[in-house]
Amino acid sequence: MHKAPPVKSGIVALIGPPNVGKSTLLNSLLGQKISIVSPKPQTTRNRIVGVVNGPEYQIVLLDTPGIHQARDPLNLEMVKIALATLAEVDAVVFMVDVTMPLPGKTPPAYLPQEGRPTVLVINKIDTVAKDRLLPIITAYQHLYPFTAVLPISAMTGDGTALLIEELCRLLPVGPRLYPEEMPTDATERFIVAEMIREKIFLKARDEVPYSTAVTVESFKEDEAKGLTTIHATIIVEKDSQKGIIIGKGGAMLKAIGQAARRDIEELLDQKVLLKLWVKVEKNWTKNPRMLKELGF
Ligand SMILES: Nc1nc2c(ncn2[C@@H]2O[C@H](COP(=O)(O)OP(=O)(O)OP(=O)(O)O)[C@@H](O)[C@H]2O)c(=O)[nH]1
Ligand SMILES: [Mg+2]
Repeated sequence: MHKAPPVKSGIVALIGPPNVGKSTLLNSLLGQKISIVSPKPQTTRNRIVGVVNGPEYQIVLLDTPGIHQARDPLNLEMVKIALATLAEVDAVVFMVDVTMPLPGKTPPAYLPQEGRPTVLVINKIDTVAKDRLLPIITAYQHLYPFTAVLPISAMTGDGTALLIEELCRLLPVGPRLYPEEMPTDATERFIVAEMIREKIFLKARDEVPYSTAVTVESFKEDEAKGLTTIHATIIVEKDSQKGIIIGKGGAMLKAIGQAARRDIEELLDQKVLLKLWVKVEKNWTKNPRMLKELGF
């Protein structure tokens, strides 16, 4: 009788400094957008599950907030989420990018001390000439005993197949942890709120994206009309920020809504009516009660 080959399956943390391309890699491996991406650091604020399936493997990738020197309560929570992820995984992907300064002599204290496979991924190789890579690879090889060092471009997909191969080698044989048709455990409401937040990261400047949170108030699907109506609130910290988000004659809010609606329609595969409100919650990023209410 034909016997199916054993499946390799396990949980892998995707960690590293902000802005190196962790969420871009998650989306690229999934073939769909689950985790939001922007050119600004500290875009991701939560742990985001992406389940990558192949005929003989299932890699449960955990995208995390970028690890940085945090000061205010929101950022401290974000870093805590990233570090806590390390406790529950079979392997770690530590991501850096070629635009960062070369590492010094001391590896980040949060890299596993022993026993846990840790793969270094050097991202954004599409932005440098090939001959610039070798010194970067060597510097990291001297930094820490990485299980493997893989240069990739999350944007073009260059090198990502090798990363999958390497992770399959490292993961244990075992049953799939998630159904194959389930790319994430994030709710549609969460992803919708994130997509709105992403547009604010892309369109607003200075501190405004960092003072913004989004909550989805209601989500109603009219099957007969093939239309989902979504009401969401954009929370800011100050009246002046509310003015910026709304913009001249409401132009900014309209642009945020239009861009988010396009992404949400693709996610839900349905027409969407998106209604946005802007609300001021004074200093919510520093208020433990508000942070808890917003899921931190
Ligand atoms: N050129 C190039 N740009 C990339 C690549 N991967 C990601 N980027 C860009 O780098 C920026 C940051 O990408 P993200 O995926 O949001 O980075 P992140 O590590 O998740 O960032 P945080 O969530 O803030 O920690 C975005 O502008 C991406 O388009 C790549 O392989 N090549
Ligand atoms: Mg991210």
